[in-house]
Amino acid sequence: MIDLYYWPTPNGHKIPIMLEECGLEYQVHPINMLKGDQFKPKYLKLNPNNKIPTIVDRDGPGGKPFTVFESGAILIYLAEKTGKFMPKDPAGRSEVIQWTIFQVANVGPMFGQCGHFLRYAPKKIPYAIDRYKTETERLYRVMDKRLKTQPYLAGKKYSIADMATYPWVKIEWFHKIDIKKYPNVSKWRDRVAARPAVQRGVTLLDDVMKLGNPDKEAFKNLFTKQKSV
Ligand SMILES: N[C@@H](CCC(=O)N[C@@H](CS)C(=O)NCC(=O)O)C(=O)O
Repeated sequence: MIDLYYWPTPNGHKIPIMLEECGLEYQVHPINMLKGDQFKPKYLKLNPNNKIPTIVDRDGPGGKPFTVFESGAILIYLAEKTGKFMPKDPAGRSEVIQWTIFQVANVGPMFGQCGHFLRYAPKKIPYAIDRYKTETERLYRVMDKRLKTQPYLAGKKYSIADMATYPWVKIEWFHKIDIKKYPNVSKWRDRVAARPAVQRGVTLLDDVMKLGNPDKEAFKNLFTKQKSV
């Protein structure tokens, strides 16, 4: 049994997608980041970085409970635990890790900042909007080029790299991206979206939050409260 500490955001969605794909049993613990649950001492013991997602594998290495934070690390942990969605041969495994890290080190942070300055920043700062929008478009071009020759990000097979990236590309409208400019990304997105496990993963708790328009308390918890460390 996996305990999933979760809120329905792009980084959050990655993990129920993988749990659903693997058919693993899991229990959801909502961490309402709009209300500041991510800063509670009990949660900080699991995730010192006060962000979702986190898992606790009740049956971790040596049969003991094991905690994993950082979405990319969670996906790799679950792939290794189940032997699914990451090949065992060194080259195939490395391709999957490369494209998973491409997501967590580039797509997540840059798309995140793009959305922040486009939608949330109290002042419109043209320099910041331009910088992050330009970088977001560039990352779409990187993916589009890759997906011109490969059906999935890490190559021929669907993998955790696709699970990590899909939830961010699903909300291209939020970053004011015209998906028609990226036909290979668009086709890949349709392929991934058609998977029943993906559909279940991205709709988990989707009634508790709408993207955009945080109220005053949510804005404070998400963007101004930095007191956990
Ligand atoms: N690098 C982290 C990023 C996680 C992340 O940014 N989570 C956001 C939601 S998408 C969060 O928990 N934000 C709450 C906060 O920063 O207080 C990962 O991939 O797990």
